[in-house]
Amino acid sequence: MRDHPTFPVCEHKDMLRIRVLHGPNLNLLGTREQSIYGTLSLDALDSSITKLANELAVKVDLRQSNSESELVTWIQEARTGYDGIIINPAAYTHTSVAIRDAIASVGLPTVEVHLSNIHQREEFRHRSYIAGVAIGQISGLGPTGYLLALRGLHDHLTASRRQKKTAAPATSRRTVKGTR
Ligand code: CA2
Repeated sequence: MRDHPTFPVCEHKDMLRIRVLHGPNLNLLGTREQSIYGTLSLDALDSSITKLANELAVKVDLRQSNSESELVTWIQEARTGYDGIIINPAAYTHTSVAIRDAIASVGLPTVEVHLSNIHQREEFRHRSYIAGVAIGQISGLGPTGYLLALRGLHDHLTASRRQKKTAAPATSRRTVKGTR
């Protein structure tokens, strides 16, 4: 079983935390079907995601599973302790109402990533059950897609944090009586 590394080592309480999930068979990256999925191994892909995360001061937790139920559990668990999710649901993209429901129920901004361009491939890959509950989908850009997803999600989360901070907190609103 692969470890689930969490980076960077030095953490700050305000750091953004993003869970990165790789679906079934992505553990085989770089070993087969290189003309479709490229030559990079999953470990090398995770290292490049971690490197960018460190530059952006984002804490990432990277996991791969061949099991739909494990992916659902990890999405549910992300509700506490994470600000967003990046997921390549692999074949479950095209079949899994369970993963879609899990993403919808946690309500965390989620970006869907595919190494290949699913819209240029077989008809059955054109439909994504995930796209409707994701803030965006990146497909066809290979490993770069994960890095773009990380930058995009980082910008999205930073902007919504800033918005929350500038919105007047309800407790600071005062009603002044008898001044009219
Ligand atoms: O393009 C993608 O990233 C996919 O999510 C990959 C899935 C496929 O079912 C989706 O339609 C599109 C397949 C992942 C399998 O990965 C392998 C990697 C190397 C060797 C064999 C399989």
